Amino acid sequence: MALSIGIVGLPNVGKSTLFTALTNQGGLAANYPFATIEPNVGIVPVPDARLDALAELDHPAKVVPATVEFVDIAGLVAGASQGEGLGNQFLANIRETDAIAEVVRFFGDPDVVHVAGAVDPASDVDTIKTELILADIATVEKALPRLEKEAKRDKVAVKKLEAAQKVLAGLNEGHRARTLGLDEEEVEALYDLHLLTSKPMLYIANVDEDQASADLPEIDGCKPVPISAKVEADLAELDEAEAAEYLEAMGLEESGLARLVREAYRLLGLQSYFTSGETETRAWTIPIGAKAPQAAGVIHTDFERGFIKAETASFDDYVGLGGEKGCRDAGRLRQEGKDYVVQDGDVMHFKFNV
Ligand SMILES: Nc1nc2c(ncn2[C@@H]2O[C@H](COP(=O)(O)OP(=O)(O)OP(=O)(O)O)[C@@H](O)[C@H]2O)c(=O)[nH]1
Ligand SMILES: [Mg+2]
Repeated sequence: MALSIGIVGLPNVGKSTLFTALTNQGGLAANYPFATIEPNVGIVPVPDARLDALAELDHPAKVVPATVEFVDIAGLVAGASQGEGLGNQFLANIRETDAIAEVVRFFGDPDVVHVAGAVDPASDVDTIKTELILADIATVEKALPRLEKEAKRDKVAVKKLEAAQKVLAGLNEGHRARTLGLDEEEVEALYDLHLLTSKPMLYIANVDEDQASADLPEIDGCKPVPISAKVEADLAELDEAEAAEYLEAMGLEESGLARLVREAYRLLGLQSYFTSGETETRAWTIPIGAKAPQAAGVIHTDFERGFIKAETASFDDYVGLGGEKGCRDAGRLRQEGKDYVVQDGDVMHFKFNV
């Protein structure tokens, strides 16, 4: 299951430009607000140099990276929740994403219209925050009559109703659902509502090309990830070697996509482990703290159900000792059981029985 990220922001801030560059496929970028009127969904391979290193050793028939899904929607303007602009109706397209990335305009270019008249990241972030909160208020208010009805005949539904009332009060005071300190039970009770402000959020600062490696100040308590949509668009046109050269010339260590994905993994508490052999070298995404059977379950539920053990090597050992055989000969291939907490970069081979 790919990690999914919904892209939001004011109109004309470069969402579709970035989306197109990241997904390297035909989104619509144009110099006028509301260029995006159809939701765009793109699947992007997660850049991971470790995967290449493994493939170099094992010469598999295919290499399968982890993937991230991006969903690009139309820009939101102040008043979107009251039907202003087109953005609000598209919010439904990002209800089921795992996280929201807000693109904030930092680039100057006077030729590109700014809907609010001037480049002002803090104010833009505030506008979008308000619209997302208003959208959530509408969602909760719409659900309340049903929850009240259900609460009259069902104890579990009472919890849902109380959680909804609590979150509504917080939203009305201008807080995101995520910052209301809801406990696990309340979060669970509200899950069905897919509140936008309950999702983890990251900010993408769409900066001028020369700012792509800038260290930007926090907005709303979060450090924005600087990305130049222009640079990413250029990168999408280049082959691997050219892209590496270009990044170096720009003084960048990696692409904006790589930085963005890493930030999203960190935000969501995710990591990767690998399987590698003749047929396939592949990256799998799991939560930090996942145990071996849960990691196996990402491949197939049978692997989890029938889990016996996992032959495991660290990434460094695997590459340093020349693969599985080398690890086995050096006594570095561990037999891990069902309580093993998988580490980032582990190369694993599951034994199971169903
Ligand atoms: N100079 C400069 N222009 C950019 C950059 N990113 C986007 N643009 C331009 O800004 C305009 C709007 O870009 P889009 O990607 O369509 O913006 P959007 O956020 O998707 O807009 P809506 O879909 O209308 O909400 C286009 O003309 C882009 O070429 C950038 O990093 N630098
Ligand atoms: Mg767009």
